[in-house]
Amino acid sequence: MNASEVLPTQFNVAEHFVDRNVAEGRGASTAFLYADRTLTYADVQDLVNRAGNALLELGVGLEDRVLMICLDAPEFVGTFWGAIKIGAVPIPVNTLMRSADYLYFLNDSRAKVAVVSGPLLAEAAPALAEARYLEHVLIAGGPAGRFMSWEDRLFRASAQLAAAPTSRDEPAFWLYSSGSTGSPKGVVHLHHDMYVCAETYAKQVLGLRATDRVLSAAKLFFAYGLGNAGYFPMAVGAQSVLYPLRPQPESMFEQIARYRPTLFFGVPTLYAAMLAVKEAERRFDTSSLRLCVSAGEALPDELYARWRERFGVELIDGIGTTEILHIFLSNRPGAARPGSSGLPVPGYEAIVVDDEGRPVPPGEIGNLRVKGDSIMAYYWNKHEKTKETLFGPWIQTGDKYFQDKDGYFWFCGRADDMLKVGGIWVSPVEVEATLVRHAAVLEAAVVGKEDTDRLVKPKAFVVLKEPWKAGDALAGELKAFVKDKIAPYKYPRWIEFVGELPKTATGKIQRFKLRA
Ligand code: 3UK
Repeated sequence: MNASEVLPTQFNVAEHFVDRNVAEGRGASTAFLYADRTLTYADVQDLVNRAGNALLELGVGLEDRVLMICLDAPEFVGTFWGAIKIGAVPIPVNTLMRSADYLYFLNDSRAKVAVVSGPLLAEAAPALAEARYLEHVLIAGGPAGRFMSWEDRLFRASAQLAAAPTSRDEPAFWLYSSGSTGSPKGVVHLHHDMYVCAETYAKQVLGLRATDRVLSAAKLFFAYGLGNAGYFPMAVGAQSVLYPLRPQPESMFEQIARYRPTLFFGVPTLYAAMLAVKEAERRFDTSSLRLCVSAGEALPDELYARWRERFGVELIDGIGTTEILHIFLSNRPGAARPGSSGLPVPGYEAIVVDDEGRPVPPGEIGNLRVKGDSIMAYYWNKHEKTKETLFGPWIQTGDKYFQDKDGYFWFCGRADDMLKVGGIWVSPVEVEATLVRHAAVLEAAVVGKEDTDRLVKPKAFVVLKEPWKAGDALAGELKAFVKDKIAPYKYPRWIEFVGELPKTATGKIQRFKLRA
């Protein structure tokens, strides 16, 4: 699909996903269910218009960035679409990050305004105080302290707002993506990108329609969750359940039983944890589900089979990336090839190429390249990384794949050392650098190791300054140390003390030897 053939040159994507629902007569239909509240499509439009006006009053203009440290709550929906509607550029970021990460996002993006959910203020506060270009901070859903209250500003703002006359091809929002080395990259997405994902994957693979109700364990700040629970339902006037807390296996079953969604989105690690809940099929009513989706890391065929057997609903695996915005290879409901990533989503093309970019024959492993019109425009201020990633209309995802005789794509690992843990990126380099900050550690190397569900988790090989101190107590201390210093989900689940690390002649750690 090519957006330039279906969308006018002047196109503001907030009009498409927000205002169109009201214009087409769905103003009174439920859009979001949040705690004990429901927001209709008219309520969403009101919220978005007020948020857009509140940002305008703070001096946010065309192309200005707005950093969002927001839970899955009304402030996310209002700020994201309100910013886009005035032609500004919202940047939702991972709410599991630490203050140093937030400071980087604020300075790298030069955000003028930050919107922060109350419960996240304590962690964000030092970054908000230090950020070089930040002018205003709005706190939503909690005491604002020395900052402004998001609700107060919205209450006073007008509910009338005309969309800025943006181009379909100008930046609409960014998402940050981390790499194995270097700082996170701002992935710049254009106004037409969300439209493309909704018209292709959401409508043609999921068959999403107005009678659906979605629940996503993946949060809105992930590209995955942003589609699932954000713009996919808004594309068709469906309903979305927003859950602001951490997705735990039991609480997810409770949400499913309480809200009765027709579609559920999760990552393999969560499905494995939900399958470990005893008697879940008897204790919780999951009969509302017509389809479940897995993405973020490969879904082992075993999990696919067990989920269908226990809950009587299909779980389809698909691969997406932040750079492509959503899923571009996917299994089809009723025609899955378990263990594979499926076939290209309508509107996308995929090929497997060697290191020179030449297509390889079926069965041979190579680099995955994808073409489709939701691919990012570029990485913000990372020109070299952009050139290594984009090849004309194609993008190289950094994944190793082969295609079988029938055209199905099979994931064979990453081309770099990056790990996907519970669907979220973990850079071994960052974990290693954190471990060596501990006084007892001389050197460390981190690799992925499969757990009993065949899902990858970080494992650290550690060389101690005083090797005789090795033991369970120190291993526990090192895990706690990492959890305390960087985003907690990155901590090594296993620690093995070794006398030395395998290295090349130039001193580079040979992670492949440790993986073996
Ligand atoms: C890996 C998978 C095997 C793969 C995402 C759905 O995960 C998403 O985006 P990220 O930028 O990570 C992208 C990378 O994750 N991966 C994702 N899904 C699968 N590997 N099988 C899968 N099914 O390495 C890929 O390059 O965090 C997922 C929708 C939108 C997304 N952005």
